[in-house]
Amino acid sequence: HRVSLIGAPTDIGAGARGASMGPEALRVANLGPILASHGVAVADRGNLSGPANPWQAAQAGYRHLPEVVAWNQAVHAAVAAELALDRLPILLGGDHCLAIGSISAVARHCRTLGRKLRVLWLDAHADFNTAELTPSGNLHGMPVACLCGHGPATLTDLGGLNPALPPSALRSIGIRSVDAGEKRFVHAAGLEVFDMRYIDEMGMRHTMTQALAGLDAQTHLHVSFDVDFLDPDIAPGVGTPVRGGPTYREAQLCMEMIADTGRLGSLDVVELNPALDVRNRTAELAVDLIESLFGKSTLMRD
Ligand code: DIR
Ligand code: MN
Ligand code: MN
Ligand code: MN
Repeated sequence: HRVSLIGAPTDIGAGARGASMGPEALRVANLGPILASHGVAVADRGNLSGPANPWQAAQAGYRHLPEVVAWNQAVHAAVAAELALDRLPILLGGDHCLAIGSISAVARHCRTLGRKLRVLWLDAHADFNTAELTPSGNLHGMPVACLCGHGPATLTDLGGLNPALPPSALRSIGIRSVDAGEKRFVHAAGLEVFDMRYIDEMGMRHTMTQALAGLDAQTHLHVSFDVDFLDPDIAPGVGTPVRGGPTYREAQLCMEMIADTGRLGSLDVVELNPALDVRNRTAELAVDLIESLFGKSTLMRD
């Protein structure tokens, strides 16, 4: 594996300030050296730059849309460049609106190479709001909708094909907070959601077996890891915590089962908010889980 770290220090799509410090917190938690210790060749590309957060009210249903577009254009270009070098990009967010840029680049890459794409969306939230449905105007609540073609053209057309993704390419896991209008839209679109009740009833092993079903040797697997996926008791450093998330053991199994597929091709690590964290423990937990995603395991397995 050859991995490239891409920092995107912004909270432009979020409802709380502070996710802009996420990339540095992950570096302070030794993400690069720890991956390297597992035999991964890591290049840290440093941070992208983009507009400051003007902290304004929503206009026509969106907060900071021009700034969100600018950041996503930068992310799209950076992720596309790494994929073209046959490297595995890890986007260090930053808030989750940035997944529009990263995943539209991944989708374009897969289209060019004729490869299948599967996106795992690990999150407390469905992120399937639109300007009409959103209670907040925050674009970090809308990336899945934008990637499926529902949103402003400046975001839905970023990778040159709208929609970037059919809903059938997506699996959402860990969901436990969906707004009222968003819930109807999730059902209408036919999104495949493994919510916390599903995980409670069926267990993480069965959930991941289902979410990973149908991958083949040509499938590119993208993981979009919103740190608020995790239970806030173990991961307090996020802007929109929701109680009742996966435990440490459940999250480890989730990452280990993804690693076992051998198909991981790109990753977002988003919504880490050091301003709300406790002695960087959420960043350290994220790094621990990313190690498992890259194949750290207790024993040798086959
Ligand atoms: C909420 C929160 N559904 C919204 N979304 C979050 O504002 O759209 N997504 N926090 O990660
Ligand atoms: Mn590739
Ligand atoms: Mn999210
Ligand atoms: Mn979330």
